[in-house]
Parts: sequence; structure tokens; C-alpha cells
Amino acid sequence: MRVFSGVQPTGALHLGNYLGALTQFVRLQEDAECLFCVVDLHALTVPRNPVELRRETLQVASAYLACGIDPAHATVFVQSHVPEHAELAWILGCISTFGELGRMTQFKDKSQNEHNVSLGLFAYPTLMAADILLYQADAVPIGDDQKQHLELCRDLTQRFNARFGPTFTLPEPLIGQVGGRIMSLQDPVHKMSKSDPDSNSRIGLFEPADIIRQKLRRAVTDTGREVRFDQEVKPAVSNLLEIFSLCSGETIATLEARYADSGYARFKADLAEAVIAKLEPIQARYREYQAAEDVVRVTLRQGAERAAALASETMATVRERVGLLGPGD
Ligand code: ATP
Ligand code: LTN
Repeated sequence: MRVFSGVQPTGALHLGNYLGALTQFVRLQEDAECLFCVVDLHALTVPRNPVELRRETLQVASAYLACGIDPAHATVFVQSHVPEHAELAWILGCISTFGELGRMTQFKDKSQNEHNVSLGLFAYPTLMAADILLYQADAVPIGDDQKQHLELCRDLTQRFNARFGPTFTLPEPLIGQVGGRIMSLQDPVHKMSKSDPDSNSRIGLFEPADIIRQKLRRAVTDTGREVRFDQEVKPAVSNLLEIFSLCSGETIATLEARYADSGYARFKADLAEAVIAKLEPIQARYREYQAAEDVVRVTLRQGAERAAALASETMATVRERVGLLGPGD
């Protein structure tokens, strides 16, 4: 089985990225051939400062390694180091329709209230499909918010294969039963997000312990005092229970029993310690990689070489299938 996934270098990673995506990546690398990409071309779909983009690209790569992705098991690389991503995105763009791209909820959200909506933002899902199809990935670990993009990728796969002959593997989404949708700490109907202007809504993976304690103390709760998992009636507490369970390894039922009558304050204080304990070793490793950026750069260079070999093989077939004249033809 081959697995592909990507994270955008668009700001500090948060607990949602970790529990929804990165923990799955680490688990999968044992049993599958994995490629994990820092999707810098996707980050260009919104205006970016070039110096920050370069820095954040290295930061996401360091975060991958700090979370436990092992370059001996998985290929870690930067999207723009393999130019075939952009080439295949163009070809897939030519079989995508205006209507289907316009229905993407992420596009609708991100383009709302914007005067100058870029072609890149609109075409974002065709680039994501290219990422996946270039490597003939069987499975794609993602958070719940990316489900619609993956469905579009599957539609494009079937359309391309029907029109030009069997070329691409049909990818399956892998979305965690729990952790696939970690919600904002300030507004539990919205997902925890890097782009939320309120930083109290999220816990950064590399934030100091006292900030984590403070953010969890300030996290909104629901009416009533009881700590109970009920996503309809108690969405905020249910989200905190889910985070607690994923960080401590205890079941939600165990946590409900322990905190049933203890009130929110003690529950939140213990939750903070569980999150801090989970993040501590990741933070320590992240600091090591930050101090050894050359190691990260070498990993990315080697990763790009491996990825490029696979990508060029797929693209040779694709060019031939769609009818592009090769230089040697
Ligand atoms: P933004 O929040 O600004 O939209 P993002 O964090 O969704 O950005 P990425 O960094 O590309 O964007 O996401 C990396 C991975 O983390 C994706 O697989 C995404 O589905 C997952 N993810 C993002 N937010 C959450 C969340 N709140 N819960 C679970 N998974 C998430
Ligand atoms: N769109 C994703 C990031 C992403 C991705 C991918 C995920 C880009 N290409 C390929 C899985 C597979 C996001 O915003 N979270």
C-alpha cells in the first residue's frame, strides 16, 4: 500500500493537525510506503511573505520529524522540489469543471469577502489531486475538512481513466474515527484552525506549558457542570474529552467516570497536564531539529530525489496518454 499526504506551510501547527493528521502519518509509516509532503505551492494560494514561507516550509518539515516521522521509513519532501506536481495539476485542471470547483466549501469559505480571488485558490483541489495521483497513492490520511477535496480527486481519477485509459490508482481517504475533527476551543461548532484570528481557539504544537494551561482554562464549556460526552448537547466538553482521551490514551468512558462530578476547573487542569505531557517529547525533538537545520535540509533533498523518480514515471505515461508530443517522438 502506498500512502500520500501533505501539510501546508501556513503557520504554526496546532493540536488539530497533530491529532487529525500527523498521528495517522506516524502510525502508517510502519506498514505502508509513505510520502509526506510540505505543500508549499498550496500555501501560495493566499498572499504570503516569501521569507516567512521559506521559514515555515522548513518548520513543517521539522515538525514532521519531531512528531516521529522517520525518513528511513517515509519519504519527506517539499512539493515545489518536484515540478511534476504543477504540470499534472494543469492537465487535471483541463478535465475539471468550473461548477465542481466552485462547489468546494473550502473555496467558498476562503473566497468569501475577498475582492481578488486568485485562480490558484480556485484550482487548489486540482493541485491536491495531482499530489496524490502522481504517486499512485492507495490511501490518503487527512482530517475531516479535506473529505470533499478527496472526493473530487476520486472523480477526476475516474474521469481521466475513462477518457484516456487506466492510468491512476483510485485513492481512499483515511479519516480517524476520533481526532478527525478537533474543534475550536472558543467556538466548538468550528474546527480548530491555523487561520482563526483568535489564537485562544487553538493550541499550538510548540507552545509553552503555561500558555497551554491558560488556553485550556479559558476554553469555553457548555451549560451544566457535568463532564459528559454528548456532541449535540455538550459540543465544547465533548471536544475537550476527545482531546483528553487522545493525549492520555484513556477511554472517554474512563474520563467521564473520573470527572463526572468534579466540575470543569479540575477537569481542565488535568487535561492541560495530559496535553503538555503528550507534547513535551515532540517539543524537545523539534528544538533539536531547529538547532540542526542542515539535517532537515538533507532529509528534504533525499526525499525529493525519491519522490521525483516516482513522479517522472507517472508523468511519462500521462503525457503519452493525453497526446503530448515527446522530444524524442
Ligand atoms: P486552516 O486550519 O488554516 O484551514 P489547516 O490546518 O486545515 O489550515 P493544513 O495544515 O494543510 O491546513 O492541514 C494539515 C492536515 O491537518 C490536514 O489533513 C487537515 O485535514 C488536518 N486538520 C486541520 N485542522 C484539523 C482539525 N481541526 N481537526 C483534525 N484535523 C485537522
Ligand atoms: N489540502 C490539504 C493539504 C494537502 C493535501 C494534499 C493533503 C495538499 N495536498 C494531498 C492530502 C493529500 C489541507 O489543506 N489540509
